[in-house]
Amino acid sequence: MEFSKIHGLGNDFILVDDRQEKLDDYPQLARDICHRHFGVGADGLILVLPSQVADFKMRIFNSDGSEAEMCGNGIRCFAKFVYERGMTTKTRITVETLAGVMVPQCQVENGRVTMVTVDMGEPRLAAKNIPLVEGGDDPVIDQPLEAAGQIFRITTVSMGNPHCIIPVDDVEGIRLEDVGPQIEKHSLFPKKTNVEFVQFLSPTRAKVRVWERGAGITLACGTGACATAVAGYLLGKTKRRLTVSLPGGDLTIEWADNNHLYMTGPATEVFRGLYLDRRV
Ligand code: ZDP
Repeated sequence: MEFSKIHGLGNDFILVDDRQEKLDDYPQLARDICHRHFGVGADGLILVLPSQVADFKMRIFNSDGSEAEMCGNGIRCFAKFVYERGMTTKTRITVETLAGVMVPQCQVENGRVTMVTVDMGEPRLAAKNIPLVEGGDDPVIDQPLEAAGQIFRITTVSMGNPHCIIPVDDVEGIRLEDVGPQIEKHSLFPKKTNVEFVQFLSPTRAKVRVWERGAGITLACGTGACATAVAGYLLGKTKRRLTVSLPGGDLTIEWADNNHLYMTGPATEVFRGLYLDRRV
């Protein structure tokens, strides 16, 4: 099986063209191929599939085999893959996801996609849409949550997938590998959650470290950067356009007047290969 490995700021994915729908067990394939010792190694597996409503359908599986509704860094990688492999000649591509149709717009130089700006759609704030246990229509902004023996102040945002944003004074001081999984699996979140610790540096800059649902610590998270921008604005900390600095690099996020989030960042292909299924 041919694949590409493409990353967005070090958040790395295996991309596979399965428009013929020949593969059967995506969760098992994701666990095997994403394994960093027994497989290729990646944070997730992304499939290119046919769509009735858009140019393509994208499905994303985390390294633990769970399926995510959306993936911000992954969709930039997806756009690069389908464009550079000649699956489309469009630079503005419509992509069906479990979170709705997203629209990446590619910047192309010498036939290569460098930066991609993605219309990530609208954030969802009602607690029932994150989703939160017994959540209603009200948003959760700066509410206490007890986890790992501490009280955190959380703001929750869905970008199709759930995010829990926690502002802190010193993001480097957070023991992400200890507290991340406890918040990810907290009983408040029936579908678990991605966790972003954020340090607001200025009205136009925030520094973020991410614990991802189903993948653990990653170097960047596109949907998480968008969710952070929404939370920053709602908390009165940031403007509607800001740079989100992640361990793997910077993303530019704008929460536009039409209520859509626009995310701009790179996608980098690092190798192509032939995957051999060594379990058979
Ligand atoms: O929601 C989830 O289960 C995430 N782990 C999916 C991946 C999100 C991603 N890091 C992003 O950039 O949005 C790919």
